Amino acid sequence: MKIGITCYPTYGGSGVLATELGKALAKRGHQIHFISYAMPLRLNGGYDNNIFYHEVEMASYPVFEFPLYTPALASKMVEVATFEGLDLLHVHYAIPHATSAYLAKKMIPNDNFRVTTTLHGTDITLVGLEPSFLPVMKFSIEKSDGVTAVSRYLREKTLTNYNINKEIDVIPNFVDLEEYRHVDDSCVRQKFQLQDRRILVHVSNFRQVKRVQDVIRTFDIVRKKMPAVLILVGDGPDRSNCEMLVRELGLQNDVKFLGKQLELTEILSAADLFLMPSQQESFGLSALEAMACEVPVISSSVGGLPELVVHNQTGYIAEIGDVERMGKYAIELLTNEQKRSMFAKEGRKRAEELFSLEKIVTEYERHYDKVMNAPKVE
Ligand code: GMT
Repeated sequence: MKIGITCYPTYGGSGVLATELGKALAKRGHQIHFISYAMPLRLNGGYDNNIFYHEVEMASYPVFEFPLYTPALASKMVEVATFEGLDLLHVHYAIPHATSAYLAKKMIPNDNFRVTTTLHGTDITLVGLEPSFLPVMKFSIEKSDGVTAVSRYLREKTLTNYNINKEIDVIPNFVDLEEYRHVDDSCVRQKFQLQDRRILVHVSNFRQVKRVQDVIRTFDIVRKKMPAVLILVGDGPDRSNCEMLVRELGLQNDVKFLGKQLELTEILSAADLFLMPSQQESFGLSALEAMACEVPVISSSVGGLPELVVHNQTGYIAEIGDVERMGKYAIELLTNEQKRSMFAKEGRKRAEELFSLEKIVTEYERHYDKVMNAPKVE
């Protein structure tokens, strides 16, 4: 098939997932055209057989007080679909991608052209609920020929939030188990001189929903009991507050802020535990990547996290904000190596059984077949 993929190209789970999906589909022989305002990070600025990138040009004009991305994206979608002969446009994150895709579909005079939308999380649970977006969100989802959600939780949330009568296929996120696997961690340990210390890791975009300060408070509890270090990967609006909290707690020598990183396998492989105490999380892709590298996950109980993390098997689940309990769970695993390594192996097994690239990309191909063979939604 010839497939257009639109996503946020920056450092976020939906962009990562969309890019990895495109790369995997290209390897299977599909022709993939990424359409976005910047090259998706995980394309690594490179080129590959069957992968093309089309940048959305944004005209500026003094009358436009705000950038007009939605129509500019729709125009680029029409151009690529027409001249490259796309069969399908797969958009990730509903706002505004599903809206641009609907506009594009209306302009493309091809009865066989279809649009499918993957819902990732805050497009439904946060931004989508804004009164200024809600009607257009509902409309755009309903007018998509196919819709997928990355967890059962997100499907239910979409159906109830928007009161829509639409079939939504649950296709969970996936991980490349070849790339994300436990590797020798000595390089990370040497670099940071961590030979005898336990390592806790958190990866996120440092937005408030991630509750990175709970990660630091949980680590503080652990640090009082044993030599340990916390590695924080990523960047975002909450980082300064987190750095302030680290100073307040006197943890400057034990917390390392690495900022955005593209290569995570070595860092994750060095970790003894991964923390994800989010306020909202429709799936938790970085927790899956940790599991694939054989790292037990301690998470909150929100959203799709219980579909990923199995309590007392691949990690532990606690209520949002309950740092005392998360700290207790962390200490329990860090002082019981047999249990910790059993959880680590179970995490990898779960990733292999339910969330492998091969399995999930095949599910997307089946979804595409279904959408292509169903009547077009006008
Ligand atoms: O909503 C966000 O935080 C951004 C979004 C993204 O673009 O990374 O994350 C969502 O999509 C990811 C990929 O499907 C999921 O793993 C995250 O759980 C989800 N984030 C939230 O629900 C908060």
